[in-house]
Amino acid sequence: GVLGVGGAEPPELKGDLLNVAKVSDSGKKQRKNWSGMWGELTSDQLLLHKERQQEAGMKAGGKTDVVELCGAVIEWTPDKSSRKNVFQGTEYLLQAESYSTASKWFDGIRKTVDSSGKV
Ligand code: I3S
Repeated sequence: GVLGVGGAEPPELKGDLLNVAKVSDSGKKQRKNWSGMWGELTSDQLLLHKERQQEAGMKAGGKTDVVELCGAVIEWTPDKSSRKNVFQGTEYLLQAESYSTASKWFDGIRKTVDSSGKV
């Protein structure tokens, strides 16, 4: 195949429960409301599944939020919450109890953002 042309493929991650709070919707500030969602990182999107089975593409009644990562920004934002390991994209705050899980997702998302900026 032609996989790998243009450099290393970004990592694809799934299988971790992330705490997620949508803080902005189309530029409109939202009231912070944390909920657990199953993350799945594809080559250009962050999928946030309400139900774990949705990672396998199964219909499970829950919803999936699709976050386009092309042109996104992501940064650690310790001041945005009393929780530890919090980082923020354009619309969502994300958090995991374990630093290794949080940093794995932060690094994966940042690599995806970086690579999707190159056409
Ligand atoms: O930034 P804030 O306002 O301290 O965030 C807290 C609130 O969103 C709170 O909900 P209420 O607005 O209904 O009180 C949440 O329950 C808290 O979890 C938020 O603080 P943390 O530090 O957990 O992000």
